[in-house]
Amino acid sequence: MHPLLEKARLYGIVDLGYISPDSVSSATKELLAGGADILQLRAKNTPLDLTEALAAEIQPLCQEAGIPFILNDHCELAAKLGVDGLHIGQDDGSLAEARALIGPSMILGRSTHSLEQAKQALRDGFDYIGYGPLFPTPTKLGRPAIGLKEVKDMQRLVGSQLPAFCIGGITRDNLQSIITAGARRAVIVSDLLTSQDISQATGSAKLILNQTTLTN
Ligand code: TZP
Ligand code: MG
Repeated sequence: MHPLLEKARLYGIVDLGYISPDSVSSATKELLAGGADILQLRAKNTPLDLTEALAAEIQPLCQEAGIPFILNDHCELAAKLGVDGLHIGQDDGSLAEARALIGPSMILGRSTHSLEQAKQALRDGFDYIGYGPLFPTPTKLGRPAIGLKEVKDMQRLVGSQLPAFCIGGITRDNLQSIITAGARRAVIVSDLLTSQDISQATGSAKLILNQTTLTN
């Protein structure tokens, strides 16, 4: 397992669907203060120069906190900025294509939407996966929920080999139910970003995840 990800349980995303560009720094600081173990910038439908400026704002904040900073989608920009990691979806090309641009050592994550895709990402050699959406989510409209049925198998077959973060519609309220279903790590986006106190919400989610062990 990638050493920077081994103990990571809570993956936070600064998603411009919820956060305006001028709140990116404060939201980042709050997610970090609350205990997010990994942080991603997800900037859909955003001009590349603005994405670059925002990534450059987040990068030193994560560095200072000792937390890996992952950029969504933009291989070339990830390489240019020297961020800690890149996250790509099923339609964003192969591992080899991404590696050709970002080099051998940058963290490389993949979205997966089924147990089969999760196993494939493991075989391909990705450093971590997202697995979901478990529940319907406004953050990724049009992507059907896959439910909890295969979470246990996914964790046993894939999550024991590489960090597997369940994602999609996860909230502080249903977090315990996904843990009971077998999840050990999670990405939470809208529930944290739309809360009154992002830092406190992040801390609460982290506490719930911390009650589990990563080895079963
Ligand atoms: N990929 C699968 S579900 C999802 C992404 C980016 C959205 C997760 O956001 P939320 O708000 O936690 O459901
Ligand atoms: Mg993508």
